Amino acid sequence: MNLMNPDPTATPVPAEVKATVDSADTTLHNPRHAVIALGSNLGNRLETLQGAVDALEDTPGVRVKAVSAVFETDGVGGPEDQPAYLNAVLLLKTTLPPQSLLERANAIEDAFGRVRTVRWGPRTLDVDIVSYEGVEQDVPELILPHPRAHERGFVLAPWLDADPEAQLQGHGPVAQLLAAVGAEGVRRREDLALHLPR
Ligand code: PH2
Ligand code: MG
Ligand code: MG
Repeated sequence: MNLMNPDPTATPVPAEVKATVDSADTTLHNPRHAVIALGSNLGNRLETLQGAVDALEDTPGVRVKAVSAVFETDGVGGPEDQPAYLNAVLLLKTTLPPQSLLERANAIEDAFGRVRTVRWGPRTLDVDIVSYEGVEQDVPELILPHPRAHERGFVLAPWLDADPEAQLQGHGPVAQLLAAVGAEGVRRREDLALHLPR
């Protein structure tokens, strides 16, 4: 079955069932919108981010709909002298529930040699779920929306680039959040770009 074009003859799912995400399900009937933040500040950063885009697009039940511009950003938190990051944001449509998407994100990080040592320290690849349509949750494995997205220019600037109308659940328009945070330490790299793998 093409996950992005569900069988029109399938039994309709009642609205109240559609509105919740059952983490025991491996797929959802109606694709959900999800926002992913990518970051890298070790190794070939651009190549790593592109590898993450490709790996997400290769995931059954995930379609990468849009890729932001690439931003070079000063490290926030963690060691003082960590190298600058490249950050980008992806807009997805996915039939994977949040927990499955998280597992895939973690597997992609691992595939790019991510070693979890210093909190907020340097990393070859960070793949974070920023928001997932219709889901607000606070469980140890995954808080949604991402609890710090609203205050991070390195997430908000690429997100606004990918979707000028974007809203962060519980916080409002991304354009306003970015205006409040400011774009200090966040530089758009016009010379770098990620592409959709098709
Ligand atoms: N990620 C962090 C901590 N600090 N700073 C920048 N500029 N970009 C990041 O992606 C980043 C960070 C933890 O995930
Ligand atoms: Mg992160
Ligand atoms: Mg992370």
